Amino acid sequence: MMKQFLKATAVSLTLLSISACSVTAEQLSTTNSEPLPPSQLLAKLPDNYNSPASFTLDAYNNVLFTSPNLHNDAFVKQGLVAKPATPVIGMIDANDKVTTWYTFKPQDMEPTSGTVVPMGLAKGPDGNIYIADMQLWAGGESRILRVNVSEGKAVGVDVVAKGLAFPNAIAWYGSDLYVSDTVLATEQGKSTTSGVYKVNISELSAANPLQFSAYKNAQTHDQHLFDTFTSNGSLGFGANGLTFDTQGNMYTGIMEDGSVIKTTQDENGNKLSSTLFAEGMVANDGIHWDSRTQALYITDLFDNAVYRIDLDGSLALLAKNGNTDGANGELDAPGEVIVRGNKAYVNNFDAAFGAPNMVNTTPDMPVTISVINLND
Ligand SMILES: [Ca+2]
Ligand SMILES: [Ca+2]
Ligand SMILES: [Ca+2]
Repeated sequence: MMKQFLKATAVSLTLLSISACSVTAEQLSTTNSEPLPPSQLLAKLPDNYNSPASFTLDAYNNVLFTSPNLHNDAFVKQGLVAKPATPVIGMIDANDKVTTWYTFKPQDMEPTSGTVVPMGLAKGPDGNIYIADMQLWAGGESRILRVNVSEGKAVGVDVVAKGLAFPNAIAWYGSDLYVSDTVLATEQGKSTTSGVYKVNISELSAANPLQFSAYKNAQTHDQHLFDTFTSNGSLGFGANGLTFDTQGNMYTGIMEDGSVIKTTQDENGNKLSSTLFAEGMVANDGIHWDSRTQALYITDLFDNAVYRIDLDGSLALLAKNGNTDGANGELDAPGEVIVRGNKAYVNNFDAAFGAPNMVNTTPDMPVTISVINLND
């Protein structure tokens, strides 16, 4: 799968000239309807970062972000970097200064693949940082990692669960961890089944990691599977972004449908309903709730756009670009957006799948984080 990802990246290069025309048309139509202030450049990241993927806020209101460095091979091949970069977690402090918070160590690597692929991360009620280690493309067994935190510093990594297929986003509500699994089953062009697992913190142990059993079908699956989704099968990517509002409603982005599903549960944590909440994106990625503005913030990875979604499910476009390298703060295949104060920070994942409806055509330097000032 890692090979496929890279091959898709290479294929996208050959599509560059074709896509460039459609991108320009799209840009114009956006500009014509309502001019938006452009997103700004927060940081060009150093060479040990490529493909920044996911955000969370730590206990000190720092923004942490994963960088699985999925563009290692592409960047080495293009001569942009001398050697592959070890996956890292970066930190954006209160003054918007970016530093490296944690560099994964040899003992953190999954034993079969020899690597770690940190995607979604979220702060648990214990103050530790939980991470989805998405091994599907690397050939190992996917895991949930706990980065143990002491006085704001990462002091070690433990494996607390294993066996998911494509763990993507992590979100906490109360003492329960929820993790989206993007592909439980898929038949290209027909349908994709994806889901969200729910695990109590008491089940997450370094001494005895929770072992998820593989999804077989609607009847045979792990008991922790909390919700499942069926989507259109166009990409093979279903449940992706995941967040909770203040009331405890869960929002799951369904990537290939360009939609968000709202799931409610009763006071005992039993699922009540799961309904379409928002739609109209091309292929959305990460979601975060912001309690100050009482809204969700979401990226459209394929359409190179960032939206606010209000509680009535309506989308408000915050930023959108054509095919860019991100050098001036433009969006460059944004993976997630998170709000802190009156700023929305955007991770430019810079993935290119070579799909005709994906604006970004190539991962390129610089590797960037953008910021959007919220005028509210
Ligand atoms: Ca994601
Ligand atoms: Ca770039
Ligand atoms: Ca790019």
